[in-house]
Amino acid sequence: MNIPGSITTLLVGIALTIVSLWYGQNHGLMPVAASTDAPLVDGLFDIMMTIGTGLFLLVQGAIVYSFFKFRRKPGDDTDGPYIEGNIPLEILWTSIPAVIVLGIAVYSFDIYNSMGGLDPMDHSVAHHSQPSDEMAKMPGAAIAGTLTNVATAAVSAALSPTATPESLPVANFAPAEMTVQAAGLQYAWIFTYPDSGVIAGELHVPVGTRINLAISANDVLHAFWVPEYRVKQDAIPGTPTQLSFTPSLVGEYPVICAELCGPYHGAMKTKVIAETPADFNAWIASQLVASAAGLDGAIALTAADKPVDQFLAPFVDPLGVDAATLQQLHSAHHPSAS
Ligand SMILES: [Cu+2]
Repeated sequence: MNIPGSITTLLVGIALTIVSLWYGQNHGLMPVAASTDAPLVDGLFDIMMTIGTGLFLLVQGAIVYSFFKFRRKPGDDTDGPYIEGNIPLEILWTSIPAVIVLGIAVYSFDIYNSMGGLDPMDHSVAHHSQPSDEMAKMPGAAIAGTLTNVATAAVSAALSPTATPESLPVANFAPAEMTVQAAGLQYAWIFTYPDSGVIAGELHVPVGTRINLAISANDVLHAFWVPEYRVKQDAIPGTPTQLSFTPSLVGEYPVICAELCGPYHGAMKTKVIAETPADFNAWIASQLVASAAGLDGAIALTAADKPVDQFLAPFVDPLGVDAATLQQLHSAHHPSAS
């Protein structure tokens, strides 16, 4: 092995490390992280991006360097030197990737597990309120713990906004956990909500609530994917599947079918609408009003024609909310209606 000038090599190595670390944190490739699971996935992605950037620069740098350094001199028609193998070098370039791959395997398995991947309906691990403690209990925690220092900081930062919804009015339909049925069919998703039985083509979710999707497929394979939540699950005819996530940001995000399911697969899109628990309740209430009124054009029903208390009065009792709360919820949802 002939390693060139030690100072130059050291400087190049330091520069390469700094550039890789910077790019790993600043690649800007991910959409907004809108669930509590997203920072976990992003932490893994950032580390892989850091390693990938370092390897890319190292390999491409060596190639470009060799273009110029070992370029054939004019008039030099001799053969190159005959070199056969280099055992220490081969051991080195086998063991370094092996360690990297093993580290990523342990780390990604930890994340998969803490997102509930091994058992999506087991909520004891689903909330990861203290990610570092949970990880410490698991085998391989020493390696993963080192790798996840960066990710853990990001998780703590991202988890703090989810504390706020608890101070909002407690909602009938926004419990700590909620199971929504999600049926995929050519070419739409149909969501059925618990208790209320409301059925909709868009997924409304209260922020800060652990959502369990009970996923089914009516015809062919589909897949439920929300890039902003960093979660994806197949919908398989005859085999129920599950997916858990906790929305952490109010907003609308695309739901994309991620399994080629027919000629209009590309059009199989809807939205997940993450709302405050109060807005979520108001939406459920509005859907109940619409269906109870027996109107076919449920969505087209507008509250504008009637005062809010009249409009929602018949449904105050079944919902167990008093008129004042309802008035308040509705005003918050639709400031213009009151
Ligand atoms: Cu589909």
